Amino acid sequence: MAYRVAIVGATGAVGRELLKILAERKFPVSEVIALASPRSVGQQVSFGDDQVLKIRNLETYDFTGTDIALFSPGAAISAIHAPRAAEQGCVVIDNTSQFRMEPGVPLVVPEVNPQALARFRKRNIIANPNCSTIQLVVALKPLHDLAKVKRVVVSTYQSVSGAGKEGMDELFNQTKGSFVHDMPTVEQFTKPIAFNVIPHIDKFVEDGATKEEWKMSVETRKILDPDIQLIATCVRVPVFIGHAEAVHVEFENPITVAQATAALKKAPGISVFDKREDAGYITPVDAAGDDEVFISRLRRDPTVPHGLAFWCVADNLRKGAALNAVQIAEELHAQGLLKKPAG
Ligand code: 11C
Repeated sequence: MAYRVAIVGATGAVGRELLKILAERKFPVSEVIALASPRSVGQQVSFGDDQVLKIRNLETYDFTGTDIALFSPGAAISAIHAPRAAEQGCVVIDNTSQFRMEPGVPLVVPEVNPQALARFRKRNIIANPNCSTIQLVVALKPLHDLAKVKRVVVSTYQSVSGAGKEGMDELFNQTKGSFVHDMPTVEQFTKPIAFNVIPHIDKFVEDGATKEEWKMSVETRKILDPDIQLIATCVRVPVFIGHAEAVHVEFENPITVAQATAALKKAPGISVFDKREDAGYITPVDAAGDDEVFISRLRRDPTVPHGLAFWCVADNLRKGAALNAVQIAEELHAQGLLKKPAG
């Protein structure tokens, strides 16, 4: 069984990664359609070793007969076209923040809550969580099963690719410009990002948190457990690819470092690299291009009755976005939840 798959936002950083991962993982496709806004029509993107796809116009594309659409065009565009695709019978996996917290829309990380997919037919839309949430819940799941997570304090170190190709260009241009003493042009971020860190991702919400921080809290509760308390500080750092997180977890029940390490080593999608020596930990540069969520610096947090601290790194464009979306499609296929493709 092979599927007609549309990639929406195919010229963006995540769109290109979606095409790459679909081909790499040999997802059963009969045809791949690359869609984007009218201004990108006519551009080309590659798929696999030998296919070149011409970008087609999202605004006029009829999704009838397309089995799955992987959306990553930005929330405002998804708001218009994802429901239209879903109504035309296409299963939408949406990578934006648009539908994540809607009750009828499953928010899924396949290693954590694949059972939530059973309910997707209500809307025909499945939401892919935020990148910083995905790597966190993959890491928390085996620990939650072992000792029940009560409270999480997390600080993120998020790469500029979270803000798309434009964010990467801004870091590159500011870095290059600094050698010729150019005044930095600030467009994608609120302050210069080269040689700096910025404690601000997405807009501010009422309580002084940012929406990125709010997303980590509400998405973790929807995916893993509604009782988990979580506070995040989300920070943009001058790294091209790979988000890192310093995570402090308080548990309901006792848990040792050895028990946690053993559970993390057995868990799907996780690689533990924790040597307690120089360079015995994973950094974003090491994780870029890889599929796993990497755990390092695991240690006891003696400031609470049952506490652990660790460092968690993943490629935000892969596990944090495109890979997770493709894994959702694979899971739908494996669970037999995709109806027989047309034709
Ligand atoms: C960032 N996490 O690093 C964001 C990008 O809700 O899907 C993804 C935003 C989202 O800027």
